[in-house]
Amino acid sequence: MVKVVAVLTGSEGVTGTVFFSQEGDGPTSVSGSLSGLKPGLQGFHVHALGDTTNGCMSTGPHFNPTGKEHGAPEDEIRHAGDLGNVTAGEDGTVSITIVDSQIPLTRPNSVVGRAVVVHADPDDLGKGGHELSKTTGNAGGRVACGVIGLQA
Ligand SMILES: [Cu+2]
Ligand SMILES: [Zn+2]
Repeated sequence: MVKVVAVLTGSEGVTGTVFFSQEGDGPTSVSGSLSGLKPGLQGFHVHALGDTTNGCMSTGPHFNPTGKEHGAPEDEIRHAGDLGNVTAGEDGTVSITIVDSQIPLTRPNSVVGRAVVVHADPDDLGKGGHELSKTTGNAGGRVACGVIGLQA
C-alpha cells in the first residue's frame, strides 16, 4: 500500500488535507476535506509540478502524461489530473471521496511530487465551449494547492 498526502493552503483562506492511497496496481482512493471555499462547484485537479515557489501558479498545467485534451473524470479523453469538481456546502467545507484509475502513486505516471489544486470556478469538464474548456475547463484562478508527498 502506497500512501501520500497533500496539505493545501492558499491566499484566500482555503485550507485542506487530501490523502491518496493505492494498493498494488489498483485504483487510487482519494479522501480528505477542504474548508474556506465559497459554496458550490470548484475545479479539483492534479497539476504537473510540485513547485509552489510562486504559489499555486508555478504548479504548471494539469498532469497530462498521455497528451490528451481536458475532460471529465469519467471520460476516456481527459488529462490524468482531471478529477472534476468538488462541491462545497453553504459552510464552505467539502469532504472528498474519489476513486480514480489515472492517478497512480507509483511509476511511470506517479502523481507523487506533483500538486493538488483547487480552483475558484467550476470546471466545465471540457464541454463549456469556452476557449479554455479543452485545456483547463475554464476553472478560473487557483485558490489553494498542496504538494503531494509520501506518507508513512
Ligand atoms: Cu487545476
Ligand atoms: Zn485537465
